[in-house]
Amino acid sequence: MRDDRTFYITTPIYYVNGLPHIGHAYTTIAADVASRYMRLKGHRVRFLTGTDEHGQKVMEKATARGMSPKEHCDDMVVHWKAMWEKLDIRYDHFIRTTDPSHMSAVQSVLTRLWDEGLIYKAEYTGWYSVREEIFVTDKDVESGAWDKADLQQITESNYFFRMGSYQRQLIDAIEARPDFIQPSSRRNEVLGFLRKDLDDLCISRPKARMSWGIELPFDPDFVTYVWFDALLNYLTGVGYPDGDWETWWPASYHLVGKDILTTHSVYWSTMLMALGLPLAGTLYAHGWWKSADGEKMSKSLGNTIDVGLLADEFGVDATRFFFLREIGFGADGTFSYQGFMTRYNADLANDLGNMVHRGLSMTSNWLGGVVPPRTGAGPDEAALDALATQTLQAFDEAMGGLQFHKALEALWELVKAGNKYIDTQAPWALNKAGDTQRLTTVLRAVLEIAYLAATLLQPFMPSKAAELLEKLGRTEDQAVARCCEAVEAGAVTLNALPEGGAITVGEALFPRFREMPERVAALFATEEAVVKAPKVKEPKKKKTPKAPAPPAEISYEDFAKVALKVGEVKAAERHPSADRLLVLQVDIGEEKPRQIVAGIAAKFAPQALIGRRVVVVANLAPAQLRGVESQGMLLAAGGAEVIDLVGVDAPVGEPVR
Ligand code: ME8
Repeated sequence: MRDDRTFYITTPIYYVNGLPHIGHAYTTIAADVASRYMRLKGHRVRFLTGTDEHGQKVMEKATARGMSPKEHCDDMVVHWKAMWEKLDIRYDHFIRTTDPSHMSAVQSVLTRLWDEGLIYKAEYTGWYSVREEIFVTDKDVESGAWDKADLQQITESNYFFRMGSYQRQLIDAIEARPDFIQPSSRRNEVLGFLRKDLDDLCISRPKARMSWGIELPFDPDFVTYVWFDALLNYLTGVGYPDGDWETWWPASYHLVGKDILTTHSVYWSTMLMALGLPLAGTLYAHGWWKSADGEKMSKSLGNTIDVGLLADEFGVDATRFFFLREIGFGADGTFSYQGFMTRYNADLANDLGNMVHRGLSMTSNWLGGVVPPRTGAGPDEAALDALATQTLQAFDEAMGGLQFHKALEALWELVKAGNKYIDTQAPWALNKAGDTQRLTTVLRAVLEIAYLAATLLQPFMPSKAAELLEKLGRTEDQAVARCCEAVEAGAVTLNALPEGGAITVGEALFPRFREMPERVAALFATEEAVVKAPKVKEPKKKKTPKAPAPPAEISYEDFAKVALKVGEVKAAERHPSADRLLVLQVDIGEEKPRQIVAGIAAKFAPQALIGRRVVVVANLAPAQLRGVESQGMLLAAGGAEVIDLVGVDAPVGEPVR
């Protein structure tokens, strides 16, 4: 049975319409590090990842490759698994949605919900491309991937899950548990989304148009639709409904990118409610890795970074370390090769590598290459002991909340203190002066810091940690036992190495990069070109002039100069550098949605605006608002503080007079 020492963590199951890139690697490395740490602490751990193989996108890709969908999936899965092996990902189970056990479990869920009247048949209306004979999601239309002129709205029968009937229950559940959706800003977005009426969820496609799915047990002419199939993997992957799934459910963490938070927090949670099962522990929505030009990296934009290349050139462990150290888990980050190399050289080659190398080589040169006794520890060593305990506590607390960068930051405080300690104690002077007692005490303390670092770094950098442990004459098992003990006690003293144990200096753990590795150099040059490209010049900051008070009277001609149009908000996100502003994509019936920057962030969560009808000033000259172009303006009520947006119930693109 599940208890508080059970830890079940999942990644999204990834689409096999492309190869893994750094975005996928990021989530998967995070889940791997979290699960390795929990294993280290002696918890019973289950780490699930896998592939999402049904649906339109995969079918299209297979067709383009002249393969059957299953052949294509079998081929792709080999690449995904190979990448996880390369990155030292130690999952417990890899689920594929084409696994027969998953497919039959999905069918049994469908049967149950159908029997209970929670699934019904109705007509569905959506965007359809006649030329390509496919349905296009609103998301694809919003992203500009499809031109509305090529699409038409069609209606067909489909099956629906009564998701809407769980709206109140879901809001209550989210409000009752602040830790359910993390980070908390994302929780507010979901609650904002739930202020609008929640629709039922279309879960099927007629086989005649899209056969690559799981057949509905109550209607063989239909297959189930991507999310309904995919989300259930979190249960079927631990043996639902006939296996020992109760050992694991509810999951401790579902890690997802912020792009799929709604599907997890709303679709998945309501599905669980319908099944009468507890919701997951925490849905953790992390941020996006963006390319140097600020775009989200994605398969469809083709701007991804080859994570295999990074691992080949800088090392697997340095790659794992970089992603979790560079940004907070939840924030967006911009990837650059320059940033990668700078981080590598500073943290790994300089701080950690240097401390380790100095400690080992001085011990080897002056103390016969064995761990010296800790005699004569004084106030400086007591201060290091105190810092080590503080580090351990901060590390453990941060890891418990998946704050990987904070955990590493805490550890680096200790590593930096170790380097500073070497500088101030100057063991070379102690050696020269023949002060063996101080010399042994000092070098022992340095080796102990290296040992603690290796112990805590095991989840992040398994191979490098093992290499360092070997240099210190310790095994991984010994380090694990030490870690368990220390975490349990909540304290650590720097005297865990057995006196007299042999150490070895060997090769540098992290050789310094003086220039970009050859295979990365060309990519780096392209990145530099992007970064150095002349930016659109922003006018010098001057105080925004106050808009003059409107005159008492204007002519009709003056009023007629303003083109007002009905628009619909298709996408909304926070401005990258101004808290007050939101960046909206608003469809006003033109070829592409308009990007409008609006000072309404204090009033509206971005998600809450999606689908809202608004009135847009369509012929306002474009302006840069804190570096983001705004191509129009929304009409809103209120003065400095917006009270509400002006909305109308009229078709998109209609003029407002
Ligand atoms: O959405 N930055 O699969 P997917 C950070 N099959 N993370 C990123 C990223 C980026 N630029 N790009 C991708 C699907 N990711 C569904 C999931 S789950 C039941 C079904 C990561 O292949 C991130 O975790 O499009 C994101 O949520 C996921 O890959 C999307 O993977």
